[in-house]
Amino acid sequence: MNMMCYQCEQTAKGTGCTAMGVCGKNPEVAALQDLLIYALKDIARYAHRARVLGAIDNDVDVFVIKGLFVTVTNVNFDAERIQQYIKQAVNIKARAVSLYESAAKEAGKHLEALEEPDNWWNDVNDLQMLIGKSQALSIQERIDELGEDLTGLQELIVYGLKGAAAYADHAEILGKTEAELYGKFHAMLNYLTEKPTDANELLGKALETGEINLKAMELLDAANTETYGHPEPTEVRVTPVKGKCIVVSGHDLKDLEELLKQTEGKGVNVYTHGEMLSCNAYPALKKYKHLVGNYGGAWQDQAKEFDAFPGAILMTTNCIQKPRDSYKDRIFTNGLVGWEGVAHITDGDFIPVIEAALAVEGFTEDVPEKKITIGFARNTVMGAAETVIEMVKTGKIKHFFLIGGCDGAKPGRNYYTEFAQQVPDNCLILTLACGKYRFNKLDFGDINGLPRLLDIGQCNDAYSAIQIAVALAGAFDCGVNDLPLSMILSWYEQKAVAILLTLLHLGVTNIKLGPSLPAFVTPAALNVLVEKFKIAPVTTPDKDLIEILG
Ligand code: SF4
Ligand code: SF3
Repeated sequence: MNMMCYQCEQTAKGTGCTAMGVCGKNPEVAALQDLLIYALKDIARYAHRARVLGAIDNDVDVFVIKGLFVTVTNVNFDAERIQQYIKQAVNIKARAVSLYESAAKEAGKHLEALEEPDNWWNDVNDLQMLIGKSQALSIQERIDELGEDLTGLQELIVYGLKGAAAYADHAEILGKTEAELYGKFHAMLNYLTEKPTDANELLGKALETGEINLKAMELLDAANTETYGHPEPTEVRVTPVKGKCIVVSGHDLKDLEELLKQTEGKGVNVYTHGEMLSCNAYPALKKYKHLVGNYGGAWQDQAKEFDAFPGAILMTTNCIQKPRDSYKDRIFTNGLVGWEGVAHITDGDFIPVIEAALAVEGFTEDVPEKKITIGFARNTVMGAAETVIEMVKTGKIKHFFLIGGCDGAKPGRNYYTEFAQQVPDNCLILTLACGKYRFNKLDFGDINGLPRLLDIGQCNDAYSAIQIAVALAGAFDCGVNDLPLSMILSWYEQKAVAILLTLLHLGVTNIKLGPSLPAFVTPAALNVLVEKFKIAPVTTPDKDLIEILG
């Protein structure tokens, strides 16, 4: 059985995973994910039309968001769980259809008879039938029909929506919803059901997707900061302490909070991992004394690190990798995450995780203390704005580099470590997302007491970075592109795609992107991006630094 997936940076041969995903996604799961995306577009046709007539259904809205997120790279590899989502999609479609029908009736409007090109909702109880059916809906089929340019641009929009959906989902979990934002997802998915003819129009829609993502990140920023306070500069221990332990990976702050509550007084230490590092800086999370620090680095090192971790592991979102047998019985998934054979937490009950932690030895001794400083999100950095501006004016700070984005396994990613190391002493480095593990334990010193490396937070905190850049531009009375600021980005999965589209939507130019360019962006699309936004692939740290600083 074949598959075709090219949504992430580690795609096979830089062109597409066609036999088996490099990430571990098998052709069956790939087929089911394709079918789910197809179903979401179908649902959106009705939800969008209903909304235009003023009718909305929160269940439909939230389902579309979760359905998109569940197909993001390294989230869910469990065929049966994806089948469950497709089953739910059948009910959700019925709701969306009836929502549209009643709205049209009420408004006295003619009901559009939408063509039903594929009966995806049949045979949902038969896994093999479903898998067989979705073969006809694969990306390869579309490439054969529409060509690589148009399909690639359509996929650019889908991947941007997937990334934005991840952020909208986190916000929703914290009780922040925005009907208007959900409507934009539906409108865009509905647009994708129309046959494309114009690459420029698709590119325009891709930039609109960047705007959708900006809204989603804004909503999540509000959800996080209103629930847990603004991140504050915090020293985080990155070496283990003696005792039983649980490590929490992913991006979900609410899951960590729940786990911290449920482990209080149980004699279990909790560590963050990967993108959860920034949780240590939120006042309402760092107050828990048994949140003792961060364990390990970025996602691609997890097999080795979890193998050595003498406790339980909780995966709250991406990026999960195939668990080794050595820890398969002490790793748990939550929320949308899934791996066949791995225990899944339901209803926020973390007792199985706690029991698994108590059943193993834990760390038998303290490892000598080492700390790093994090917590430089927008509130903190803007609080120091006057000092920063003064230092720029007096020449103490010459340039800002935002070195951020995803990490991954490719050797070319050493570029980011070397780049950070070669940044001159009179420049500040802002960073975010898991790519920072390439350099966040190195000592960069400070400029007049201000650390040279400022960790803004998770990938979604790109929102914070944008606010910082806009504030600086305001202070210097110039545009963001006129600031002494360069963005050196690394991408891996679809949230990074969404963030890149947001930056392009905001008109940010001269972004350097690596370690390799997306397979779905064809040379024709790339030419437009280069022409319009002067986006460029990373080359070598020396060359890129000379080009930027002169
Ligand atoms: Fe391949 Fe990435 Fe798709 Fe996994 S998500 S199948 S690695 S392109
Ligand atoms: Fe990392 Fe998966 Fe993208 Fe949130 S944890 S940035 S890769």
